[in-house]
Amino acid sequence: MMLNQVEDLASKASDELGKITDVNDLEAWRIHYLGRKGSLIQILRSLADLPLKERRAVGARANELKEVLEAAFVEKKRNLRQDLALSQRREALDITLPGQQVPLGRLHPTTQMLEEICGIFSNMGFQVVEGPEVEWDYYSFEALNIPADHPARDMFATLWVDSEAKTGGRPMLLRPHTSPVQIRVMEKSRPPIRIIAPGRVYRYEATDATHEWMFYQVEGLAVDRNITLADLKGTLFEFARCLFGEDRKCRFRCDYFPFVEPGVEMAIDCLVCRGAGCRLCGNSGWIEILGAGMVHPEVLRRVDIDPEVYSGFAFGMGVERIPILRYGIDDIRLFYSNDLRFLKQF
Ligand code: 2U9
Repeated sequence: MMLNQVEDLASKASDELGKITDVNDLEAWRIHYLGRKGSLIQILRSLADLPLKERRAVGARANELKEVLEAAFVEKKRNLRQDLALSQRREALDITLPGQQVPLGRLHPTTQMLEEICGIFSNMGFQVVEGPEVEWDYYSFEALNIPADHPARDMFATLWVDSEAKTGGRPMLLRPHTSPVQIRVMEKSRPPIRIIAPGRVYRYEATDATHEWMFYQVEGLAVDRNITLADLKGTLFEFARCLFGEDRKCRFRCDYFPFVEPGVEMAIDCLVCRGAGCRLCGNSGWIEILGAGMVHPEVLRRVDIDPEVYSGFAFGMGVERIPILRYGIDDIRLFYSNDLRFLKQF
């Protein structure tokens, strides 16, 4: 009878042990089967009441079972410890390891420059306007006081779009400046007008260190009653101080563009030598940064703005020229050749 109890205990104990997956349960198992008040000890204690023959048989089997269970317990404990160490190692997070660098993109140097220039003029009350890059000859030349046979057309080596058949004989081109944007605005709205037109322009040029067939311009236009050359000078001088520093000097000299009269060119004192003369400024002490002028009365008349009542100033600048001067970049082609070694520096 008693022997059966021992066998039941043996199979129950080893069944339960097999199902144990953590050390707390294992300890509870040990206390239950092998502890001082455990099942096996109780059986051993009750041996005294048994007849001698049965006592021997049960005693031998119970002692054997005690040893088997103790060994199984030790074995199980070791296995659980190993499992724990393994899972800890698998989940381990070494926060002292250097992080993985996430490659960060950046804005193209031209975009950065455009944002800076547009920001300065926005602060002065100019609105930013954009327009098409494929344009009519009319908006690019005719409306700007440059008729078909005008020698000033040579100033803008033009990339024509071969589309006359499709456009009813009206010639189209890749705009050589952003001035058409200002014409379009003046056609649709009345003064006061204060706008800047940033964007791509195209020229039929062989590329070299100082020429690209595509580059960026920002042009500006202000039209209102009583706008004078003093307004032009004040606005552009302020722009130069914002872009190149408070203590900047500016020089205005006469220049010619068919769409302005008078036309001027603005220079700032050299960024390197401050006027003393060096390689950057070709020993003149001055660096030309933009062209400008009072809008030609003929241009205003074309968009039905009366030049007897209104006047305006306009200006234009090449965008890449500014970082070229600022950082001493010696080749404009670097801007659009997608060389990351160049682009990453900005
Ligand atoms: C309208 C009327 C007049 C825009 C102007 C310039 C002078 C000028 C050049 C600078 C370097 C172009 O990128 S560049 O080659 N531009 O010097 N641009 S006045 O005059 C306008 C524009 C629009 C309706």
